[in-house]
Amino acid sequence: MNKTALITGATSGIGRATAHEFAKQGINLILCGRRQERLDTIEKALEKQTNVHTLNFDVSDKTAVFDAINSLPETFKHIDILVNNAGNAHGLDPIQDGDLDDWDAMMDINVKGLLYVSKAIIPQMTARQSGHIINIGSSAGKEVYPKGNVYCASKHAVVALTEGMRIDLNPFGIKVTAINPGLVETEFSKVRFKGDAKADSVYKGYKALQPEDLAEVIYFAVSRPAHVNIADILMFCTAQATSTIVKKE
Ligand code: NDP
Ligand code: 8X3
Repeated sequence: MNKTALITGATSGIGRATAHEFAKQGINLILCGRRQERLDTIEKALEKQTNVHTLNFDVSDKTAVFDAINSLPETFKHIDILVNNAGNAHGLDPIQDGDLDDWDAMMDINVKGLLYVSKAIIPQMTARQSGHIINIGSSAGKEVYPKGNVYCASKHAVVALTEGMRIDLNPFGIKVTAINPGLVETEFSKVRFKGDAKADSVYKGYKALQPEDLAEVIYFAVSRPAHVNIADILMFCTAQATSTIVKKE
């Protein structure tokens, strides 16, 4: 029987590329996001390759998360792989100038949203004593950079939660993996800078990671033999050495 994966943040960037990679590999897909039009488009594109179901909910809305996952039809209820990918940076300001709404968004989506979705799915994995959770952290979860404060804190939390999950779910044979990329060319900077032209310059002058690069590594992690768990991957483009050192032309 083919496996079923639930991917949050499947309407864009890393999540969407992962959906394409998983579809190519015959994995059944539950694709999540808030933009219905995009969910429809990606469902249409992938339904020739695999079975696709879409769920529209905000990961930071506790009730919506549980309602959405409880609403899954019988054929999609058994989830083997959870990719906790939904998330973004909101703003890039020194701590003294930070916007409270940005802080709320990052903690509510990147941290609490990941927890809510996990809480809704983990019980079926512990009951079956199998499953794989992939958390998309960041190089920002490994080091803090100027003005990154709350975003970096949210991604440090993702790395800590990944370790916590791996420890607590170990008795159940559940794999838990953190994939931590550096700069990836997606809509991430458009969201961070709220549509400001600053976003256009972020990926200029060097070749950033592409979402497909991440998708390949995520598929690598989920396709290892039963006894192998990829615990934690830090992944940069060649031009990037640390969060702040990027070799530009
Ligand atoms: P994108 O902005 O391209 O994609 C973000 C995805 O998250 C979208 O599908 C969006 O869907 C979804 N999302 C955002 N907020 C919510 C919410 N409240 N509820 C449900 N879904 C939400 O960015 P990336 O693909 O780059 O980001 C994916 C992950 O990768 C994030 O966790 C990010 O922090 C991480 N990351 C990104 C890096 C980069 O440089 N791009 C580097 C390191 C980590 P919708 O708007 O339809 O809800
Ligand atoms: C996204 C990469 O460097 O903007 O997590 O924090 S960075």
